[in-house]
This record gives sequence, structure tokens and C-alpha cells, in this order.
Amino acid sequence: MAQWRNSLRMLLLVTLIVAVAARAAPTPTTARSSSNNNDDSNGNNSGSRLSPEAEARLQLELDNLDAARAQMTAAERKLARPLQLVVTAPRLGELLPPKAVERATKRLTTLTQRAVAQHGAQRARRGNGEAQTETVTPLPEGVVMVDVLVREGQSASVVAALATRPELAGVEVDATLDALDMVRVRTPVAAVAALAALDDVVRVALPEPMVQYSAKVNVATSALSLDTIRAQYPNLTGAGVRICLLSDTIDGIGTSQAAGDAPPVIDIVVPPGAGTTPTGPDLYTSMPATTGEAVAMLEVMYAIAPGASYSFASARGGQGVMAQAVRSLVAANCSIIVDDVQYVAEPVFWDGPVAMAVDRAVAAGVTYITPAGNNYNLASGTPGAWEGASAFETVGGRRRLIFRRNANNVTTSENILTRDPTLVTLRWADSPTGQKANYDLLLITPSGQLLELGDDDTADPFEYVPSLEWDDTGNLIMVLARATEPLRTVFVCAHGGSFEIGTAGAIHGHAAVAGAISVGAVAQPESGSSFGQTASGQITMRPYSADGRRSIMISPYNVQLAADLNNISSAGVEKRMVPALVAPDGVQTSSIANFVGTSAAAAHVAGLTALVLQTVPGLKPDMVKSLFMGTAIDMLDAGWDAVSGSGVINLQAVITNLHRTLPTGGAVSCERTPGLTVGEPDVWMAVDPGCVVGQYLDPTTLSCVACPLPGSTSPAGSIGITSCQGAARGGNRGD
Ligand SMILES: [Ca+2]
Ligand SMILES: [Ca+2]
Repeated sequence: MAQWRNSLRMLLLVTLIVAVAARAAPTPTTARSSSNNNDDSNGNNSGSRLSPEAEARLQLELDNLDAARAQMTAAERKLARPLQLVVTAPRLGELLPPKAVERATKRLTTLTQRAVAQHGAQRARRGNGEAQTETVTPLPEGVVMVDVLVREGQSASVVAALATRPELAGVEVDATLDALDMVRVRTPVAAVAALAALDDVVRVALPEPMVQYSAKVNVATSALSLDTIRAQYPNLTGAGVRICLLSDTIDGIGTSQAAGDAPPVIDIVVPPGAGTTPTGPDLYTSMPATTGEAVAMLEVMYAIAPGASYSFASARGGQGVMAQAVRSLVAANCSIIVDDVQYVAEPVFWDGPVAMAVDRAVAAGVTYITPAGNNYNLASGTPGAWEGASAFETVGGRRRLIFRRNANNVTTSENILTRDPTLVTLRWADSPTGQKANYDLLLITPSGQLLELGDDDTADPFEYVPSLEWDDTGNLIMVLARATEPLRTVFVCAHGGSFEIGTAGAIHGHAAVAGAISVGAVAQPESGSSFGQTASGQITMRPYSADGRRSIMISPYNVQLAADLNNISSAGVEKRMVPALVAPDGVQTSSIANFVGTSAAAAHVAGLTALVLQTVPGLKPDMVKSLFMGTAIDMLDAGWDAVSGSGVINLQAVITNLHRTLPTGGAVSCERTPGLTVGEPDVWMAVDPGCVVGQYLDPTTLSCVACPLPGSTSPAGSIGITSCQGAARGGNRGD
């Protein structure tokens, strides 16, 4: 339990810094040797598991690619993959990796058609009679949505150019995000190079990918049961509490509402700069259209907290828009914010714009609940992440990251995908002020063919390769370092997939914010149990539930925290104890027949939080978290562990603790569980909403703190509180 302390550290009030990725102009690369041979003495004995033939093929494709780069124009260099491959293929085709060009072409031309098709299929699958109407016109074939990053303050000049230059006919502005120096446009692929040629354009990229945390597996279902609690506390409905969902789209909510499965009223909050209306297929990203997950989230929460108020905002549009959406929801008086999405480009070793917005929301008193993510865990045997110090070996003149050394000291410089991911991301802990590293990410076949390239030269220490329409199980990833860069800690994640060689620590981005409640997933027992009332022996950890801890090496103010940026164990590294806890998934909703994944788990916790905040209005987020963690049913290793956190949320214990009969007549007292140390969870608090002032034990200081209960009144008999003055002390674990 002592490991737990840091997670309850008082949040710093921080000023939001919108960190815009990829702002620096790309610099041309130097062509390397055009030798097609392994020109390194390490050669095929390096520990790469590629055959000599595959190795030769890879070297040839990489050498040719370098030669192609040398021939690209300045405008073409501003294009991100796969735009660059498609645009330059007619001229440089013989030098470009054929499989990569094929995949890029297919990706750009089928993007929205596929999204629309899946959208329709999803609706048909629901089988609930809903008319299959589309509210958004899909992009025509050959037209893509792109993010145009512009020189600071030059959005207007770029928009003006679009209207006047004949070579940019057909390019339409979707949104102008001045704060991000970005213009989002729909453009024919044929006009992309002309767009990049504008002086004020820094870079043209596809919008950053977003993932949702519904899992790809099917499991048995069991119904959500709250009968015991309902019978005991019939008025405990979440009344007076506003739950706000941040997701992709609530398209299709009408059917659920008509059936009484979703909240009848949902306030839509539209953040400034959101661009295209958040309904229908997602034109921003190459991700599928709605999966119905947002509706399923609302159904789960509504089943638990039918008396709560509900708001929704779309997180579509990029990290900057999502961060703004969080701020907009805070301004809309949300008591609880829960999301089910993550931008895969969110920083790993420091807090990015979304994480900082979450941090500020928590500081403002909002309980923020976020899925741990479905990126698998090491304990399951199918790790979805590899994190560690970088060490490189040189093969063919190029430096390759070593994933491990086996007992015979043979290096392994490629990592096999053992489960198909949505995409693979690479991040590294670059120095905020000093020398920058430049690493690249490759997806290759076992025969050495290049499939996808993440080889930007931008300032953002991030690369990704998609696996959107292909099964990349069995293919390999490889990380290369350009020339003589410094060594930095590397994080590679197979989103929704897994690696042969992996580590713990898949939780990242805003799912690792210290003050948020990061929720993993366990399988719900199939029958005879309500969630949170099961004995630990019946609970099974989901293999896809992402694990901690998260190492933070750089502050949001660009201060290096880690003594050594290539060592996550070095002095100054902040270790975040995520996940906080786990909750069941695998529930029946009308939107998704079997709703599994850490999103479903987070929805349970969000609904339960509404019941807590109805009971104790104004309860601080750290105390909500403390209450949940302190009453959780321990599982796996004793105490907090990096897979299940503090254990399974215990609905009965949480509610019981909140409704303990209070002593009457005495002064409010405040004491702590003997032996408790600072930061450890306890569930000690005054719980009477009729009291003007209650008290609780602040776990960060172990001091008694006045509980703010502004203007609260206690309707007679409403939720079982029997006295006013006094304080209830819930037991610690296993109460
Ligand atoms: Ca790079
Ligand atoms: Ca445990």
C-alpha cells in the first residue's frame, strides 16, 4: 500500500501550454551510401532474425528510399507519409518501397468509403429498426482531410491563398484552428503538393489518429445488476450530479433514448474550433465511423445513475480540440468527466495538452475518469508495449534499436507483432532543451519488405505506422536512429495488439494523469453476482487491460526531471501508480450487445461516482479516488499492483461507507486508521450532505480538512443519512 502514496500527491495548478506537434520545418536528409550490400561487420550475425535474403531486400529498399528522399522537392518534404509516397510515386516510383506505396494509396483512396461502409454495417448489426440515414456526406474518392500546419499567425494568409490560386481549386476549409496555427482542409490528393508549396505552410499531415477502447474480443455477457443497492437506497440515482462524456459521436442515440436505455436529455457541448459536426462517419481520421460505443457508455452510466444530468462533447479533431473540449465541459458544470478515447500521439514521458487539461479539470474539482486503455499487459503474456533504455546495433550502416539480449548475448533488433494492432506508435524521451534524437519506426514483412514508414524529421519525438485495413500479425517492427543521435528512453506501443518482446507500462497519455482515476477491466462473473460484490477468486483480469506504471521524465514546463533521459529508474523520474483500480466490463447494452474493454469499465466507475457525489456534494476528486481505492477488493499481488491497481471496485462497500449511521450530538472528529502513512488510501469522511461543514481526512497531508458542502440540504430520508454532526469512518480494506 505504501507504493500508492505518490498517486495522491496534490496536483499542481498548472497553466495550459498547448504543445503543437510537428511545428518545425522538415530538414532535408542526407542521402546515404547506395550500397545494396550489408556493409557492416555485424552483418547478418547481428541478431536480426531476418534471413540473409530478407536482410538484403530490406537494405535495398532503405537505400533506395534514401536516394528518393534526396530527389524530393522542398514542398514534397513538407508532406507526411503516406501523402509523400502517393504524391512522389509517379516520378520516383522505382526508388520507393512498392508495398508501402500500395498501402498508402489504398489508405488514401478508401479512407472515407470504408468509414461509411462500417458505419452502415454497425447500424445494421444493431438490428433495432433504426433507419440507416447518413448525416454527413462522405468525402469523394481521391479527396482527403488533411491538417495544414502554418507559420505562426499565418492561418488567414493560407486561407486567402486557397481562394485565389487556381492550382488549389477544390481545396475546401473545414476548420481554422488559430490557436494551433492549423487549417484543416478537404483536398484532392492531386492538390496536396501545391498546398505544401505555399510559403506559409510548414507541413501537411493526415489528422492524428484517435483510438477508442472497445476491445476486439467476444466474451460471455451478464446483465448489470444494481438491485441490492437500489432496494436499500431507492433515491440514490445520481440526482444533482452532471456526468459528462467525451467520446467520438453519439450518432444513433435516438433509438436508445426511445427504448428508455439512454438519458432522455443530453446537452451537447461544442468546443470552439471543433470543425465538422461530430456526427456520422469520422472524416478527420482514418479510423472507423462510430462503433456505438459512446451510446453504450451512456447506457451503462444511465443504468447506474438514472437521476443524473448528462452532457456530451466530441473529442474529434486532434489533441488541441480534445483539450479544449475538456475545458468546455468543466465550464459546463460537469461534476464528472469520463472519456473513452485517446490520441495516439499524446506524449508518454510528459503531460501533453490533453493531460494538462485533465489535470486542470481535477484541480477545479471535477472527478475525471479515464480508461486505462486496451493495450494489453505484460502479465497476460501478450504485452502491448515495449519501454526501455535505447541501445543500438549497426547493420548496413544504420543503427537499429535492440529489444533484448538473450542468454547467449545475441541481440534482437526487430519485434514481432503477435496480435494485429490498430497502429504502432513510437515515442522517446527527448531532451526538452538539449540535443534532439531522431528515431524512425518501420513496419516490415519477415521477407524484408517495407510496409509502413514512420520517418518524419519533425521536432516532435513521435512516429507511428498504421495497420488500419491489414492483418499485420507476424510482421515486424524496427526502430532506427538517424546518424549519431543521443540515447533516449523509447516507448513503443501496439495499440490493441501485442508484441513478442514487451514490457509493462502500456498506460500513457492522459490515462496516466496523477489526479484522474485510471480504470482497468476485469471480466464480470457470468451469473449470480452484482458487480463489485464478488469474491476475488471469481474475478479474472482482462488480458487487454493496459498496465502501469507510467514514468514521467519531463515536466510540462520543459524541465528535465530525469537525471538520465535513457533510464526510467534514474533519479527525478516520477512514477505514477496507474491504474487506480479495475471494474467489470462485458455488459449488455442496446447499442453494443457485449460491451467489453476498459471504456465499459470506466463507465461503471463514472456512474458510481454520480451516486457518491449525490451523497456528498462537492467531495473532492482525490477523496472520491481514495474512497474507491480504499474499498476495492484486492487481487493479483498483495496491495496495489501495476495491472489491477488497488483491485476491483466494490460498489457495496463504497455505498455502505457513505451511508454509515453517524454518531449524533458529538463534535465532528477526525481520526485516521492507525498506521496509515501519507498518501495511503483511507475512506474517512463526514458524509452528511445536510451538514454545513463536514470533515474528511486529506490523504496527502493526513490532516483534517473542512469538506465544502456549499448550500447543501438533506431532503428528509432521501439517502439514509440519520444525523448531521459527526463523522463516519469507513473501514480500510475489506470493510
Ligand atoms: Ca524520425
Ligand atoms: Ca493487488
